[in-house]
Amino acid sequence: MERTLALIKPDGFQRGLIGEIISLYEKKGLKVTALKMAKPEINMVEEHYMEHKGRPYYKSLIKYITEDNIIAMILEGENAVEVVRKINGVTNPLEADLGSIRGRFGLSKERNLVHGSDSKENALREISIWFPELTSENYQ
Ligand code: FUP
Repeated sequence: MERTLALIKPDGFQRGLIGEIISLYEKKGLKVTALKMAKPEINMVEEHYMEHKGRPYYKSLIKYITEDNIIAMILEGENAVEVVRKINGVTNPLEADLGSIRGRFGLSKERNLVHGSDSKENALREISIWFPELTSENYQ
């Protein structure tokens, strides 16, 4: 069984799409095994997006992700990493499959509603950023 980290970004929260987005993951067969909502600390977002530091959009991206509540969740299921990336759609909503979350609900490359880890390694790294309290002792 594989685990991945998904985020519903501030625009998903502001537009009242939390329920619909989580429902899409659940209906595909993934299980939500941890979930929280908070306005994130800037240092957590910087760690999360460390690979993007220095890119032209980086500052704007950090400002957007920290502007309001986000929902962080761990999703579990067979091939969870790849499945969540497919349900989310590619980064630019204009190019995303119309059946995906970004393709259905998004217009902006920056405000693109959701995040999904891009590899098993990054899933582990991102889970420890957003759920530091879940150690191997209390979360198997
Ligand atoms: P994704 O894996 O689809 O979430 O996309 P990336 O990891 O490539 O990018 C992370 C986030 O940076 C995107 F969700 C939005 C933002 N971004 C931009 O705003 N402009 C860009 O040109 C590329 C990414």
